[in-house]
Amino acid sequence: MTVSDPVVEEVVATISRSATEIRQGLIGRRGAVEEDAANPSGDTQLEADVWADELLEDRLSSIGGVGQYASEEQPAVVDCGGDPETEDVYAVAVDPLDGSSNLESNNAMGTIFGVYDAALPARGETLVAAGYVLYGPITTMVLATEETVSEYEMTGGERRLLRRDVTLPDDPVVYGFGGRVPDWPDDFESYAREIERELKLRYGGAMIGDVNQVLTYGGVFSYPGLESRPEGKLRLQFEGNPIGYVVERAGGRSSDGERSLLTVDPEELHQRTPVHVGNEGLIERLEDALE
Ligand code: AHM
Repeated sequence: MTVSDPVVEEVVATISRSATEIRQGLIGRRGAVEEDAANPSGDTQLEADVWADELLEDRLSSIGGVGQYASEEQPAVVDCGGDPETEDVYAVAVDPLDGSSNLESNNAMGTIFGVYDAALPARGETLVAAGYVLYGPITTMVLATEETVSEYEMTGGERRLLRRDVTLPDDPVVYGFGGRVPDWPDDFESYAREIERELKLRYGGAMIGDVNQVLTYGGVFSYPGLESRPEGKLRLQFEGNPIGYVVERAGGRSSDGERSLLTVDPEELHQRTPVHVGNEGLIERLEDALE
């Protein structure tokens, strides 16, 4: 199944073709770039992070119709020859390797992407497509467009449709909450205590893996604002918005604790945000609990 907008289709096809290669290229790139190397958000930067970013920048920025490229691994937006505000071009934002600290323990990771019809940083509402690649036992892609949400299996660089019109199951089963419990604000902890009596814990340390379980079984994923870091850990442009878009298109809800992530006005490219996504009823209860 292809996407009707040719530029978005080209972006998605390029990421699909790159996914198998990225997975293969992780071998031998598990170490840090150099001692104390950090990305613009202050996280340790691994060889694999930098390599996957360069590969995606090179390929995505050369697509006609892509005016901007931005990545969690680079401080500023890369101008690819067009301004999405005034010209008929899109901006593509990626987290080349989400959850790359899982490389050391060889656990799941992902690549996240968002195609914005606005200059970055932009509101999530301006996304026209978003999705992620999950490097699990098999490599899959979940893609949300204005039309539908689909899940694909990656085989030899091509994507093969597994499920179309993906929606969150009505009866939630799993939850995953990031951050250390003593660092959770009291109101979030009270909510978490209720949820852990109702649902089954699934937390793997890579948002993509954890959100994919929510999409598969129903439930809630949160990386809340912490006592030590009220702004949360995850980044709005590269993680919160694309995942919020996927989950909302699949019939669920996203929130920063007060409102849909997609309605947050960004102030800077690497802005962090609390991220909560999942079944509507669970996110409504969370917003009530955080009031
Ligand atoms: P990264 O993009 O630097 O890998 O960080 C993002 C990841 C998310 O995938 C995950 O939800 C979170 O960090 C895990 O954090 P923690 O190690 O605090 O559980």
